[in-house]
Amino acid sequence: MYDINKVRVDFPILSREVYGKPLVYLDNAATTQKPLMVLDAMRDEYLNVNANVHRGVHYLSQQATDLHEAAREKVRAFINARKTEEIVFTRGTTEAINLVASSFCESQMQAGDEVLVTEMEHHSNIVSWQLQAMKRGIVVKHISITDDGFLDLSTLNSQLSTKTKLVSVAHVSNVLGTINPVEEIVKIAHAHGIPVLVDGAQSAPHFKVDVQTMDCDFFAFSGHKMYGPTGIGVLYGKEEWLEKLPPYQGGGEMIDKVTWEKTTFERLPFKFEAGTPDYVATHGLAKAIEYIESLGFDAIQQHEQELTRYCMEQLMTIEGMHIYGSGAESRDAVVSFNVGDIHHLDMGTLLDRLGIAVRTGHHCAQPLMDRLGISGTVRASFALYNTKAEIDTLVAGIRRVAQMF
Ligand code: 7TS
Repeated sequence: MYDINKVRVDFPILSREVYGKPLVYLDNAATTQKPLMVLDAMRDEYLNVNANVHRGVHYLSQQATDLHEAAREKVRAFINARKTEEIVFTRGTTEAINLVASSFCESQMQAGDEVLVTEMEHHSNIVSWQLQAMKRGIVVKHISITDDGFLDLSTLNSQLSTKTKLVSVAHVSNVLGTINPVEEIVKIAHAHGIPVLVDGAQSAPHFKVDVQTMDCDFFAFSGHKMYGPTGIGVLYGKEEWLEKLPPYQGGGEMIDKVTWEKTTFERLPFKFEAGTPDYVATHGLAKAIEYIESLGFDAIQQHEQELTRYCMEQLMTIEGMHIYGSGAESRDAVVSFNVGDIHHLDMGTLLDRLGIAVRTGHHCAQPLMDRLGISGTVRASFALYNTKAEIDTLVAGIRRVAQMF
């Protein structure tokens, strides 16, 4: 295990106060705080290296390019992709999913073809496909969930038909914390010859992802949810799929030769990276990965699971507490709840006054809220720097708010 007090020093924001109270930051599924190591590296790059990548012969440009491409290699190793050609930098998970939705539907799908998602998706893995449904007449179907927050895979085989062209599922639900059995889903889908996209926004920060073991065809995640900067994310795609897909956007960097008659495109992954990339953010992301590796996923996961288990145990001692989803053993660092008929927004607002940052509302998962028959929840989500003492503060805060109603 790591020394949590030492770790917290790496994140200066954690020692600030809000409303004169020590900050208790439990909104990590929305975004995580950044360690000094990431901030220092980015500041240093802007101060000492800054130049556009891939186009200059000059020293700074080459140095910036080296940092940018070293980050790609870092990401490749982080998720165990076979090649750096399979690592496309995007602005985040949302852009990664939109890239696949746009390019895959354009080249691989016709009106009437189906994409299968799940009832627990974030809007980014629903609306991206609905936009394609509007444009190209594809059909968006979903796998239902059980009352305890698991995917109901009993009907998966019968939901896959010759019309199904892609399955796209969250690795971990941002509301329920359910860890979905993506390897099993991939096996079933592949048996039907159907590729699978895994939305890893809520898994990549918490446990070791191995895209080769998972055998998914696409994997998307965001840097800002794993201690890296905002505005940078990753689309992993198997080389054979990325080769088949047309570019998502046109512009500089992504071309081989442009004439009025015909334009040819760059090799992978540059074909999908039009325009100046956020090369400082890629360097920051590499440093965030280094930070995670310095603590190790085994220790991080153990710590976060202990927090999740402890939080659920403590919350259940509160009268009227309703926690959504499964038990602590099959969920990851996210606990969504409501207390009696106290509105989630009231609970969140009053907790905020006590210095406790949680998210409230539908969490960009309105179809899931409809399935649960609620308008929203209060959500506490954990990161490697949270403590049991912070959970005690949360629980005391909820008790205090509950007494006011
Ligand atoms: N997929 C999942 C499962 C997510 O949780 C999120 C963001 C996204 C995709 C989109 O990621 P982005 O980085 O492109 O925005 N989830 C949340 C959340 O739960 N609260 O705020 C953002």
